Amino acid sequence: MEMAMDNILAVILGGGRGSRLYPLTKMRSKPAVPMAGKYRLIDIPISNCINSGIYRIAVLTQFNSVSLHRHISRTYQFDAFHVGWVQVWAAEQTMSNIDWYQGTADAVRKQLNEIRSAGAAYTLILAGDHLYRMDYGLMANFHADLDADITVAVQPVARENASRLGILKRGENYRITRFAEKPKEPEALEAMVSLPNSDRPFLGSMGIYLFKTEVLVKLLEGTTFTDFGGEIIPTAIENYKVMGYDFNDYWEDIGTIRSFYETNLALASPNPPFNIFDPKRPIYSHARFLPGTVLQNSRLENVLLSDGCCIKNAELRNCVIGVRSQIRDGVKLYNTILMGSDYYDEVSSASSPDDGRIPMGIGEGSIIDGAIIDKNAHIGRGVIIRPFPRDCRDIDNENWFVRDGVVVIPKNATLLPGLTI
Ligand code: ADQ
Ligand code: ADP
Repeated sequence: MEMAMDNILAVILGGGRGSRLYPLTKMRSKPAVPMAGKYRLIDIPISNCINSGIYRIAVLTQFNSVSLHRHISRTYQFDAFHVGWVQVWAAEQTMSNIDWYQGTADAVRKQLNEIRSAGAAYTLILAGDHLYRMDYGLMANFHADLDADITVAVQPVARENASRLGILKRGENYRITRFAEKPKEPEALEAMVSLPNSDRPFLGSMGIYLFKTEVLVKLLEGTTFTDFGGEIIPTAIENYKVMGYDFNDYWEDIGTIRSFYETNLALASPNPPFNIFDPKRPIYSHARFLPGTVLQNSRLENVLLSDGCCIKNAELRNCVIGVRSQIRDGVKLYNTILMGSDYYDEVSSASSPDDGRIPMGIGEGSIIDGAIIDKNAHIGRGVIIRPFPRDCRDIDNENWFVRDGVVVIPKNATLLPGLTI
């Protein structure tokens, strides 16, 4: 049965405190974190919605950042003849509520009035930090065919990933009979094996849920459940028809520094696991009208290069280079995500001035390996960043951090000439 997509409201969970992606979330909410050179995390689920015909989209966020609002209001505008909007629903204090969102279910509960007033029969709950391309229409048809109350998108997962996901088992007709949120104990995990002879023996929840809106309201109103994975889904399987919908395409959670880093760099590899070039289901983003990139006398290998950059006499290997990046004479960049800049400064494309100012971009002769450099970085001449071991402890400094063995330079940071990290 084909479900009318205009009967679905999408609610994207934009993130709690954003601690797993810190310091990329130091100055902005998680949905606004730049990815793949020219997009932001939120562009992925919003594009999936638009490509699936869902045009009413709310983004729940704790941290009401200016860059998120600007990005959404500039990018997602629908014409006057069609019903469509993308709204940011930020945690707010009201007369009856002085708390921030306590968890995913609590975030949705605090917006139940808005959800009700949208009047959609179905509510699709999505995570804001996943890279995948999905036609939610197929999931909605499955939901309608089985007359499900809740449908959870599921995917086979390997043993090493099972303890960081919701793991479920299904009975007849796709109905979920057991659900364990991030099972850690070996016995508890063993009891959840669904596909014993496979190298991906578990069925994992992708954190994507389609609800009959009336069921969502019943589960949230007057209850104290704080999380979908931890409480709502395990409780709902007792009393409601909760089905598992198979999704067997590429899907990656990019909500940690390590997975964000590796997934971005994989897009520049010879065999990228995710196709950014799909002409039928593009990823939308803010259109910037930037000039092309100027590349002079440089060597690039496996590089995803965005618009508006200037790269002179440099060597780049395994890199994602964001919009407006300035990479100067003699720079070597390896295994690095350079997010670029929000604007050009007055000394942007020339070489660094001799008056002591450090312009935006990467200064002459710097050698950087294994880093994420957030937007608007001013990296002086001769800065050296060497890779850290993967299991290195977290390090916090004013202008640089280490998370999961990746050096992260936060937004607007300045690294003085000659600094070695
Ligand atoms: P996690 O990803 O660990 O597991 P969670 O931290 O609840 O779950 O995040 C889910 C989504 O909600 C993320 O996009 C996150 O940014 C966002 N989020 C978290 N807290 C929020 C808050 N207070 N307000 C707004 N948004 C918030 C979940 C499920 C598992 C499932 C995995 C799949 O619990 O069962 O397997 O997703 O990735
Ligand atoms: P993009 O979508 O290109 O990533 P953003 O909207 O995030 O861009 O950032 C561009 C913003 O940068 C502008 O809207 C403006 O607020 C800010 N900006 C522009 N010029 C300057 C400047 N000289 N100094 C500081 N901020 C600037």
